Amino acid sequence: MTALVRASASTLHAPPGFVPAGRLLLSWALAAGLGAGCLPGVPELDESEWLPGGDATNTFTLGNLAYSQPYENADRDDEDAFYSGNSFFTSAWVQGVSSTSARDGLGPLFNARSCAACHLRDGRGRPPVGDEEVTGFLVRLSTGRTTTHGAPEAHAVYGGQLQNLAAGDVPAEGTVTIEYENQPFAYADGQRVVLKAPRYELAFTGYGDVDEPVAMSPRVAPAVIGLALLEAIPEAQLEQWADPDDEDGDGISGRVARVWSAEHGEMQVGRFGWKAEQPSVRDQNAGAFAGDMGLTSYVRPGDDCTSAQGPCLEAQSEDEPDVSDHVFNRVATYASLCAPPARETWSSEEILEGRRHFYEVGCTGCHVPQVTTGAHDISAAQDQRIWPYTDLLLHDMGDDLSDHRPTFSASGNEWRTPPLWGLSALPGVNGHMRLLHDGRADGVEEAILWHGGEARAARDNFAQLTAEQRARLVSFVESL
Ligand code: HEC
Ligand code: HEC
Ligand SMILES: [Ca+2]
Ligand SMILES: [Ca+2]
Ligand SMILES: [Ca+2]
Repeated sequence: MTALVRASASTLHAPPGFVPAGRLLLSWALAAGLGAGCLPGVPELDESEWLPGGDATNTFTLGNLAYSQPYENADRDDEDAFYSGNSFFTSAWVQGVSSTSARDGLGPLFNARSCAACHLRDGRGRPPVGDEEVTGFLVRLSTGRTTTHGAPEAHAVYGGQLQNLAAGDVPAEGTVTIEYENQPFAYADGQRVVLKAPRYELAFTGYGDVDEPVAMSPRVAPAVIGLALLEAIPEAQLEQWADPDDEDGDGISGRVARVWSAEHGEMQVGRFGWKAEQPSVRDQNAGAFAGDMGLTSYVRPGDDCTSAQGPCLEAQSEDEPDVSDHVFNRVATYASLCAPPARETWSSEEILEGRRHFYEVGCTGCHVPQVTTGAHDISAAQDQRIWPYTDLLLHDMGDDLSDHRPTFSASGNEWRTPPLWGLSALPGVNGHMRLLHDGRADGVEEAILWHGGEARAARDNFAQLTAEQRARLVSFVESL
C-alpha cells in the first residue's frame, strides 16, 4: 500500500458544488494511516496500474483473444486444466445420452449449446437487436417473493429462468422481445444525450399462459476474466468496505451479499453474477450448466424442469450427471483462470486527467481501484496487487435500474458493483460496448448516466463537468 501513502495533495481539486467523494477519501486516508481530518487527494499514478491482475495479467495477447489467456503466473497443473477446460467451455454440447460422448445431456430446456455461445471469446453478451437469435442474454424469472434462505421464489410453471430452446419434442418456454423508449438527458452545459429505456415483453408459449405478474430480470453475460482473483479478495476486506448504515454519511451504503451455496449447503458471501447471487465460480458454473444448458452435475443433480412441465420431466437426464466431476473441475479452473488483459494506454496526459476526474466525482466510492488478494486454491491468484475497480458489494442504484426481483439479501434496486478491468479490450473481443446488467447502455457515458440511488451524487458530479472533462473521464474508463 506504499503507493497510497505517497498520495500527497491534501485538498480535493474539485469545483464548488461537488459532493465530496467521502468514503473513498476516508478509506485512502485510513489505508495511509492518516486521520480523517487530513484527507489526501487523488493518489499518484502507480507503476503497476497497467497490470490490472498483478502478475496474473495477460501482457501478450490483445485483440480478439485478449480475454482468453491463462494467468501468466499460473503453475503447470492449473495451466493444463485451463486448456482442457477450454474445450468444454467452448464446444457445443449435444442432446441425447450416449456412453461415447462426454458432451451430451443438453436440455430438455436450455438457452445455449455452449458456455462460449453466451461468453463469446470469454467476453460479454448483449441484448438481441431486432429479431436476431438471443445469445449472451437471458431472463431470470420469479414470483417476486423470496423463499428459503432468501432465494427468489421460482415461478410455479416457468421456474427461475426463461429457456428459449428445448431438446427433441419438448416445447421451449417462450421468447423475450425488447423495445426501447427514448429518455433524454441534459447536461449542465446544455448538451443532450438520449438514453434508451428498455421495455421487456415475455411471450410464454410452451406451458400455457401466465395470468399473475411475473418478476423478471434480464441479464447479459459478463466477461469471465480474473475470477479467481476476485474470489481471493478476503472476506474481511469486503466487510471493511461495507457501510450498511452509511455511518460515514457519504450517501453510499455498500452491503456484503449473503447467498446460498448449492455446493456447500450453507450461506456464504456472494461475489458473482450481477446481483452477487453466487458465492463462487464453481457454484456459478453449476447454475449455468443446469439453468443455461440443461446439464446436471453433482452440485445440481436435477434438470431445470418444474413439476408443471410434464414433457420436460419425462425427457430428463437419468442416473449419472451429464457433467462428470472431472469435466466440472476442468471448466471451473478454466472460468477461474482467464486473465485480465494489460492496459495499453494508461499513463498519457489525457488518461491521467480522466483518472483524476474519476476519483474526484466519486466513482471510486464503489469502483474501488485497488486491493491485494489473499489465499486461494489457485496459487497464481494469491497475494496479488490487483486493480479491478470494484468493491463486490451491493448498492441501491435507483428505480430506473431496478428489476423489482429480490434475490437473497439484494433488493430489486441493488446490484453488485461490476469490475471495470478489461473494458479496453471489450470492443476488440466482442465488437460492442453494451454495458450494465441488461446491456441497455451503449458505452461508458450512457452507463454513467443510468447511475441513480447511492450513485446519484457521482452521476450528478459527472454531469457538472465540462464536455472535455467528461470525455477524458470516459476515455479513462475505456482504458481500463
Ligand atoms: C444463455 C447465456 C449463458 C450461457 C450459455 C452461460 N452463461 Fe455464464 N452468465 C450468463 C449471464 C447472464 C451471467 C450473469 C448471471 C447473473 O447475473 O445472475 C453469467 C455469469 C457467469 C459467471 C459469473 C461472472 C461474473 O463476473 O460474475 C460465470 C463464471 C459464468 N457465467 C460461467 C459460465 C459457464 C462455465 C458456462 C457454461 C457451463 C456459462 N457461464 C454459460 C449467461 C450465460
Ligand atoms: C454507489 C456505487 C457506485 C458508484 C458511486 C458508481 N458506480 Fe458504476 N456501477 C455501480 C453498479 C452497482 C453498477 C451495475 C449497475 C447495473 O448493471 O445495473 C455499475 C456499473 C457501471 C458501469 C458498467 C459496467 C459494466 O460492466 O457493464 C460503468 C462503466 C460504471 N459503473 C462506471 C462508473 C463511473 C465512471 C462512476 C463515476 C461517475 C461510477 N460508475 C460510480 C456502482 C457504482
Ligand atoms: Ca440434461
Ligand atoms: Ca424455466
Ligand atoms: Ca458510506
